[in-house]
Amino acid sequence: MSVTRRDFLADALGASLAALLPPPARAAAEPGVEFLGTLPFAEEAALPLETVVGTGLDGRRALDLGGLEAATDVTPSERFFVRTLCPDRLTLAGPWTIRLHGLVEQAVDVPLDDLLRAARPMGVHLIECAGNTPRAHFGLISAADWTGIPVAAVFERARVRREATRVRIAGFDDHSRRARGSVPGASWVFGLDDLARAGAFFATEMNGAPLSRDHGFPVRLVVPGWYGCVSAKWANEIEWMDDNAVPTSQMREFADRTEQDRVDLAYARDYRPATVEVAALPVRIERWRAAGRRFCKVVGILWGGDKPVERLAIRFGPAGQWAPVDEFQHRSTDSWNLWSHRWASRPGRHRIELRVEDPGVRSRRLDRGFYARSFVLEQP
Ligand SMILES: Nc1nc2c(c(=O)[nH]1)N[C@H]1C(S)=C(S)[C@@H](COP(=O)(O)O)O[C@H]1N2
Ligand SMILES: [Mo]
Repeated sequence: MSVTRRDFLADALGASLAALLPPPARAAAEPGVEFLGTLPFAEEAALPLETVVGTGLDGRRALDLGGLEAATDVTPSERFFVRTLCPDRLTLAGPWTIRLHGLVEQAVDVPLDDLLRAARPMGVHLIECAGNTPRAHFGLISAADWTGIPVAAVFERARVRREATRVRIAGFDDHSRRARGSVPGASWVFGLDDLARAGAFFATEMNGAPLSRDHGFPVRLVVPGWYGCVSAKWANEIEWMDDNAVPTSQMREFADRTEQDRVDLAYARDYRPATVEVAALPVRIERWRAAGRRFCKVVGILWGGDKPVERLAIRFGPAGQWAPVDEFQHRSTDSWNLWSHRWASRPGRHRIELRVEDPGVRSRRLDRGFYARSFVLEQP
């Protein structure tokens, strides 16, 4: 008995069922089809997954994406990736305030408590670290269901001068130990229009509970669709600026990782929005057998971009043929979308590449091979 495409469609669509069952049990439900296990990705061993590594500004915890079963998955808060642990010098004694200053009539410290009544559900949004590489098994990405205060509800607490066009939003970043890899001082200068367009908010809750310390308690910025580096945790400062604002040290540090055209841009206004272009990544290689024949099923995610794409293609190695991904639908640009593709196994080392074939859609990271992953198949 051969496995039809319909079985695989049913399999992909049976996501809610699949989420409840470990893969072997799921496979047993389909007569004649046997799940053999998963294959590791090659050449990626570095950062252990789902454990905190390093301290302070260098502290990281990467998510294991290999178990993703449904596109609707939000990441449980205790597994949501961490980039920078809660600074040891952060004190939560006394009410948290956000300082509004710069090009305003009068600087004010607004207590977070006064803003909380404007907090509301913000929906599911994914955050990806701009430094999400194979060293971390691409695990510096996660999706959560957020509650937060729209930026406008905070901005209206200041009497902003007419020449203000930009705003610098910063978070607490005082660690007693010097970091090896990163520059302290999380702050980013945004165009006011850009923040409004992105639907930015000050998050106070994640998945229905207050933020954890490491995710920015009591309040952090979230800019949907932008790389995580712009989203200051432990947010405590908003400064209004004009068009002569210069980039922060963090903007300079992240210029190349946020796909700026140059790293020596003189003004904040020269930065293009640090948005995540559409990207796709294999997250697991499944091995199956049906009617005595083995095959692979590659499962992956697609995220980013500002409108749904229609055509995702895959190939195995530079000499391979591009083929449309079997099961793919771009349902959400706010979170990740699961896709899967069946492939007749061939022994050897295989490099999986993906591309989006919609005209006019930018996917520069994807196209550079940033998200390519390899695996080795010993037997057919
Ligand atoms: N105060 C502060 N905020 C910060 C950072 C930081 O180092 N300090 N890192 C940023 C980066 S680079 C990323 S990717 C996100 C990660 O958020 P998370 O740790 O909640 O996943 O936080 C951002 N906010
Ligand atoms: Mo990041």
